[in-house]
Amino acid sequence: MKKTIIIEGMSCEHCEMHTKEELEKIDGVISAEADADQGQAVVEMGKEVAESKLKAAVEEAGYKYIKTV
Ligand SMILES: [Cu+2]
Repeated sequence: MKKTIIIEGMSCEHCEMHTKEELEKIDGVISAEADADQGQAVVEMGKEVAESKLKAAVEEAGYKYIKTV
């Protein structure tokens, strides 16, 4: 399943990479792609992942988690 996370604060490729790396550390996340221009990340998951874990990963990367849609 795929979920889109709305994120504030990413401004360049490095930001995208930080976010991608943190999201991909989560158990159950197969892959993640972050887009600074759109202010979002799309996460592909193999199982249900708690929203709190997505939020923690975004914050760990250094950006502001807004919501998962
Ligand atoms: Cu950046």
